[in-house]
Amino acid sequence: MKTTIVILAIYLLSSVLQANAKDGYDLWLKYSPVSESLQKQDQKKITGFKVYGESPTLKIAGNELQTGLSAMLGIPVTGASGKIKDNIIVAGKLGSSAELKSSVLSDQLKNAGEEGYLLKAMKFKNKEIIVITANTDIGVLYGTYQFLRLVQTGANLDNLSVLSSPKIKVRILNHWDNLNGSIERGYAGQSLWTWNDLPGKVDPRYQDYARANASIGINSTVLNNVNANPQMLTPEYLKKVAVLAGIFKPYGLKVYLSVKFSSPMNIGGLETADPLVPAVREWWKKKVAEVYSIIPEFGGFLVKANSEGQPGPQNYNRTHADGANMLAEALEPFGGIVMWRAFVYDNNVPDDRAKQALNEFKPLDGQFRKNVLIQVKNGAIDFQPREPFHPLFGAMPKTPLMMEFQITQEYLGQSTDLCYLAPLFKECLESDTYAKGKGSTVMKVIDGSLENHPLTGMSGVANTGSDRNWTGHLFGQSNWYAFGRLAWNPSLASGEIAEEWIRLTFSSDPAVVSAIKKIMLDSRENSVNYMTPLGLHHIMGNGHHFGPGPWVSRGRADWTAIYYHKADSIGIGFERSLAGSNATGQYYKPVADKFSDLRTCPEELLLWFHHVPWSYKMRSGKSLWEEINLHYSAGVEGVRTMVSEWKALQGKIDPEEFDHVTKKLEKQQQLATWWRNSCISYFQQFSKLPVPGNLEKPAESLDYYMKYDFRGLK
Ligand code: BDP
Repeated sequence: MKTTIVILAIYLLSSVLQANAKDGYDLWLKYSPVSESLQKQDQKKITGFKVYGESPTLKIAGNELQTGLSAMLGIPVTGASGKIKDNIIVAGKLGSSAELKSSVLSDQLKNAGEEGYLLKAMKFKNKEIIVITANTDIGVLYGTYQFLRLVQTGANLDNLSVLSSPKIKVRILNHWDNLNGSIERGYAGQSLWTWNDLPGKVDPRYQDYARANASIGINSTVLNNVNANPQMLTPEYLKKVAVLAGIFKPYGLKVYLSVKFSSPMNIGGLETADPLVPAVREWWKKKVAEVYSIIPEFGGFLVKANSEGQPGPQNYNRTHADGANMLAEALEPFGGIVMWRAFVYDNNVPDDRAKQALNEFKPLDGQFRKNVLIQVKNGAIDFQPREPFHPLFGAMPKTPLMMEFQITQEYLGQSTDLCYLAPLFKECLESDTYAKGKGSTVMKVIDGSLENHPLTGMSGVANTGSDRNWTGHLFGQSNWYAFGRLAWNPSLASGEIAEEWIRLTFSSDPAVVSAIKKIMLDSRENSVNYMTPLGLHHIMGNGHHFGPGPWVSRGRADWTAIYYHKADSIGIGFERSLAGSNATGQYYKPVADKFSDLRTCPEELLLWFHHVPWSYKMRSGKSLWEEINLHYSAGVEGVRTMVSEWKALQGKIDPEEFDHVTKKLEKQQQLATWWRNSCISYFQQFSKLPVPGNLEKPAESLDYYMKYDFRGLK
């Protein structure tokens, strides 16, 4: 009796604390009480739980079941002891208890691999139980999070039967975090890793970070910036990394590091980093052995080489394969991998930057060692609001290619804008490369199924930082969430993920769910419209990449805006057909033909592939100039709608969260308007045409927009 009271008191206190904690820290793991009717229903189904087996990972699973179920169901749900009872949850590895031995379970789990799980409502000795089982402890933990998600989102637990395993092996965040605490393209405060305090002082947040990732199936993380500091590989830093790796381990989260190619010179005292020089190879072998002696659970290296001034094998007239293979050879005995980035561009400005990665990498197909993944950004330029899929996907059949998405919104309004990225990710994943005929989607390239590659990966440049709510904008959390869910299963739909996230984050009130879902699903297209409609790209502010900058013309040509939009008195756009750079020729037929022919090129990518006259008649019958105007206006209008749809939710959302998002959205509206006014007034100099019809006209001069003080919008 006494213990029940104590447990109840603790539970009530913790649920009160939880209910008050609306600062975003809890992410999608709030475990808010479900509706009363659901509570009544689920309380009958879930009276306790049993976790079989002992390990730090299973302990976490038990704790999550206890706190999660108690908070959501409004009754203390505790570990059951003694004989099996009706309506309990049984969690553990396959075969770890009598309940978990049935052949039905083992049959189903056969194809679940090392990380998959099975959730199943079944009868055991005439008792109704729900089983969470897997081939490994981490599988049990992933299953536990999925089960809790089902409870939180109000799923019917009768006849529960869910078998799930990840489609992608390495599901990895890339932190562009510097050792001094700053984050390249980070908009949510400082780095989560307080290097100066480590290894002695450990921030409890490290564990919460690992937990958040595990809850959505992310199993790997690169801790430091691709523009890597060689100090990272010194024993001093490796010892710090080891502490993080130890904390992450029970959550199934492996640690990787970005390395600078010239490290043997920077910290090893060698005179060269030439990958074919034996002393250099030896240095890497010793370094890798040292890394594993300090961090036994280490995953491998991420490398940015010969790109944006970073050193690489080409400095020694060697190829990317020479460089990657040297590292792969050193990592291979330990089971480590190399993720070698294809985001390369020369110091000499090429005729078309979009073509460079394929030109450099395709000839190397088949030359990489088995533990090398080539990491390719979703598009060939750089995380633009909309890009066609990267032509490298499908072009290197003998090499496993992994995806690099950007979760941090470098080009998408940073932490000012609400822009739900799942539609962007999906657009790329579902693009058909036609590499092996129809149906050769990017998704099949990266999940390995097109060419039977066992090693697969999807990375996302992280949007996390020291801000209390992790991602700056509360809705930034949905992008971290969506990335994790899609890396586990790229077939999930954007709307499905959005809905799940809304229910976990805000509430399951149907009015709230449908309104926020609409806002989220509209948001990316709105951003494309007010930033870079119809295939425009790379016309953002110089350096910081925030706000419009179609006028940017100074500096390295392929860092300017005019290099990309090429606006002149005749028209606008980058001619990439045979008549221009012939970047379209890098795609397989019929994609190449579709893109290169003005009449068949999708209008949403028109100016990516073609220089089009202002008067060109679009499919709507309107001129290109009119359509550009309509799109910019639609973008601004779309944001206005988002603002009013959000404001209508007042009273239905926690006030703190409501105010936070409202303020952000109001800034976004100003930012969108600034984008439209700037781009329209800038392009108007070339088109010499008026803003059509009764569309809103830029109120100020181009000069005003060029000098606009946007700091308040950040
Ligand atoms: C660009 C970023 C730059 C990164 C680079 C990269 O502006 O900060 O270092 O990509 O991916 O998007 O290496």
